[in-house]
Amino acid sequence: MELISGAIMPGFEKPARAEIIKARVESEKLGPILPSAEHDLGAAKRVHAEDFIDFLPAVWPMWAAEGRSGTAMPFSWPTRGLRDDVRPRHIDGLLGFYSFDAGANFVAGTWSAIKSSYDVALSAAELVKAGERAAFALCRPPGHHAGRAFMGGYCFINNAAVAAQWFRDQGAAKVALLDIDYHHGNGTQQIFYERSDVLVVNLHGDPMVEYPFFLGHADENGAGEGEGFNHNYPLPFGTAWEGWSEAFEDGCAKVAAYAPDVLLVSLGVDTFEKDPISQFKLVSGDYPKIGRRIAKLGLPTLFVMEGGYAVDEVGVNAVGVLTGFEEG
Ligand code: 6XA
Ligand code: ZN
Repeated sequence: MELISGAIMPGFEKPARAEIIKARVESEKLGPILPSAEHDLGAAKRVHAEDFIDFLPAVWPMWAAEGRSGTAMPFSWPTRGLRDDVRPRHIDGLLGFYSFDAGANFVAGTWSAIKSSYDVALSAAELVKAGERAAFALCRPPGHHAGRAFMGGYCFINNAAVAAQWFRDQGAAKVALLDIDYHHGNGTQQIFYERSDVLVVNLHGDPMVEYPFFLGHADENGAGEGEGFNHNYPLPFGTAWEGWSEAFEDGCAKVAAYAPDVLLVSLGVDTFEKDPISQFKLVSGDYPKIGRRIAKLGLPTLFVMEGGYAVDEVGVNAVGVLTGFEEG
């Protein structure tokens, strides 16, 4: 369940999304569908705070210990002027302490889903490291809103950030992360903001009017060592291919100029015209064009699934990027 427009409603980020995308990968005969291998949480703790990662599997047991069922959801946060240096003991306090919104909620199976999603990202990364031109990590839940020590927006572990760091730890000198989800990848930006070894490029709905609101403006270019290695393209409601592709072209040029060893794509297809929670106007025919342009970068590429909630078309659109890439 999620809190949306003043009501607690069934979440848009639901299991059917992954099933539909998988079915489309199969019907398009895109390549072998491989199971993920189990990984320990060491790679997660390279980009997230250890206490945050250790908290995630504890949420549901702590919630249940209060005699509760339903959906575990935060409702109180350490905002400006309050204490964020003292970690509460109660589950309601901890949920607020480790989140930026009420959008990363738990039911009994959530930790298991988070862990699987993480395993999928790392397993796919290993394929690219082993020499595959590309792999697609069909992650669910998504990850790009998860920061160093916070969850939010359906995201718990930042799968793309974990994979980017994993490539670095495996010897890649430079990694680029291109986030084309409709929403700004605030977690990804935060994680790498002061680093020059991971370039982060984000195209998204303008945070003046769109979630996640408090990050993603054009003047956020990185800090310290990371100055010049973060690029945001906030775009207005109603943006269709013409405007989107212009920003995308600029973002791709930034990636090419950086000359990374490997490219990660945070692949959200909530840029689609019929997405129920988004305001861009891409059409299904645009997604293969995106894939073809990414292919032209000529980089080993790991696609990591993020958002996209128009379930009738989520498979066609996500896989459209991949088939476009294969042609390109
Ligand atoms: C606010 C909307 C969450 C958007 C999640 C998403 N409840 N992020 O798709 O990319
Ligand atoms: Zn999104």
